[in-house]
Amino acid sequence: MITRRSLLQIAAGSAAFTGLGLVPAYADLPKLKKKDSYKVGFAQTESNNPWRLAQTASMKDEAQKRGWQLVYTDAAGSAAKQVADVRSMIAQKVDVILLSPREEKPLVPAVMEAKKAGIPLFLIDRGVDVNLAKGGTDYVAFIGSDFVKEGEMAGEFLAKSVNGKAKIIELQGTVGSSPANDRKAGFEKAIKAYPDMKIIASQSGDFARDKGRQVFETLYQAHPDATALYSHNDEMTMGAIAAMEAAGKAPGKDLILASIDGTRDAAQAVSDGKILVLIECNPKFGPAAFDAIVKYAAGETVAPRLVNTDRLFNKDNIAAYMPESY
Ligand code: GYE
Repeated sequence: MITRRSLLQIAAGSAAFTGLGLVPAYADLPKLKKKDSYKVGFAQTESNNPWRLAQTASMKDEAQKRGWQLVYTDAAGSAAKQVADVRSMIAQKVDVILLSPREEKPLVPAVMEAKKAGIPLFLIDRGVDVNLAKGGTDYVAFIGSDFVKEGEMAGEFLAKSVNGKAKIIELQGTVGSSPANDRKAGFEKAIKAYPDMKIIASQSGDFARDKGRQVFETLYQAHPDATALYSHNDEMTMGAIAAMEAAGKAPGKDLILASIDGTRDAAQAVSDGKILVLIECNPKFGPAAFDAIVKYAAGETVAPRLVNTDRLFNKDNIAAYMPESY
């Protein structure tokens, strides 16, 4: 039953009311029957880094633990393939779709087609364009991190550590992805208060280690006066560290590094003094995603944005995190 209280919760979370009346947009969403076991589709975006592998493992473990069937696809870094993957899940009549959309715009049609086919869909870890599809209306919910906040945390910590003065090279994530857009915006917001914190070069390394290495190498050759690196994920950071070391520079001394995720390699680099600050982005979505499905099937209100709390790691607290890293 939708109570007045749950209506207010829905409204507070999404402003997703339609028209002028008190009909929540939530009512538009496909329903999910209560069952003991579900056939869940998980549309992964790519598998070229430890973060993605940890995410997939978490989904598989959770499905196995509950005795549910998982239909798993890997788009191998192609938004077009990911759209096709979702279509194939619709054709296979899965009960629910968990989608980790590679980019904000190209996956919108897939979201809309699932809705039209009567299959509830949850966005996992990345979002789609908020002007084109909405949580609580077109898909049930987004479950993931606040990427703007992650960028802000990185920017704020970096600025304080370098006394508000740095020439920064930025390695952006995948062009058109929500974490790349939001991590950039959050970082820029945080350093705005420090007039001598300057981004002198910024380019995408596609969230990948080798691309990050190549892009950093080129940017650093063009800007040898750089004093800091802000990288949107650990894989690109590890690539950049390799490029710095190949150029005879010491990461952590010649350049100060800020990174995001929490992979084992990056955690080790924090402990070795190469990365100054590491902002967590937790990939282990299995429990939260499957709990949300159960809640939704039970008719309980699921907030349209379920946000993970991310921690900040540096030399002082990295040891305790090490066993959790992946
Ligand atoms: O930071 C990165 C991954 O979407 C939050 O994508 C995710 C990001 C994560 O490939 O390593």
